[in-house]
Amino acid sequence: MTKEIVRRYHGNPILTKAAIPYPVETVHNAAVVKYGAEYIMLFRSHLRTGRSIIGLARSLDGYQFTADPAPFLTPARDGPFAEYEEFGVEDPRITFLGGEFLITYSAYSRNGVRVALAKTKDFRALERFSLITEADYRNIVIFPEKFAGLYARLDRPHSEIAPWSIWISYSPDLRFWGEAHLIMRPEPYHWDEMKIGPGAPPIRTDAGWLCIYHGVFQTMDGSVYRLGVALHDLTDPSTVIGVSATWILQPEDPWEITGYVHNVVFSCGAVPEADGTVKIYWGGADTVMCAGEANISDLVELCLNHSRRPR
Ligand code: BMA
Repeated sequence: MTKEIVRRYHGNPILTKAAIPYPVETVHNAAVVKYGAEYIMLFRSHLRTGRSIIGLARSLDGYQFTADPAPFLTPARDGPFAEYEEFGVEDPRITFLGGEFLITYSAYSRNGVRVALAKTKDFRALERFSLITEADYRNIVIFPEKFAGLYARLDRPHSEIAPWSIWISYSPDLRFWGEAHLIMRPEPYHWDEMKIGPGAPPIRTDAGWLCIYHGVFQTMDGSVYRLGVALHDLTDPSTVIGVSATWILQPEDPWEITGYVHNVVFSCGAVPEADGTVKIYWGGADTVMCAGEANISDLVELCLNHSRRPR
């Protein structure tokens, strides 16, 4: 038997629509961070309109979450964000940097999908800061440190003529981004050949930045979403040191195989712990939230010693 890289929590799924005190049809693709004594989860939920909102749940152990009575982030009704959030807000990621939590999320509208950045210090007051891409971008993760005075992010622009790949760009102020370039491609005839995108925000390790990403493979029965890991250079995150040739997680539990969109595990958050493990959170079949644990050293080892071509 091969060793389990990600050990699923025995109580999966950890959060479902049945536990949400307002009407939603799904609970998935959540960001999770530690804030004081609590784990805070920002999760995406479909409404019965087919559009999405973002809710908040809290936990003391990282596995048993209780949702707040009301949603955390719903589409803006006025101001500059309203036009771009009309069709919903999706797939948040959270990075703690400079004393505040930076929340990126997909904003959908008749103008396409772009990524918005909001800030909070306490998960109560929320400031919508800036829409930081044009249309056809998703999956932005911001590094929790600056590089030569600049913020850095990974993102995933959509392209009609190239497989969807991971790019990096930089900003002096979180508002204006530039110096963009492609740093990691899908690998042909491989589990992630159709498209890849950033998953959880990067985690600092001694060997480099550990990045959990999603990869998609197209089959006769639709697309399969799995999770992989890549390691980026600590001082130059545009250098990908290694990418695990094998996935670390694929849909296997019934609620990952069947749901709103079948055969999906999709991560927007992971929490590194002091004991060298990392709690990884993923949406199962775009319907429920699941969690598991891995040893950070195992993930790093996959990137260093069992790597596919980064690009
Ligand atoms: C992607 C996004 C994700 C979703 C995944 C599987 O394109 O829409 O939010 O989890 O597809 O449906």
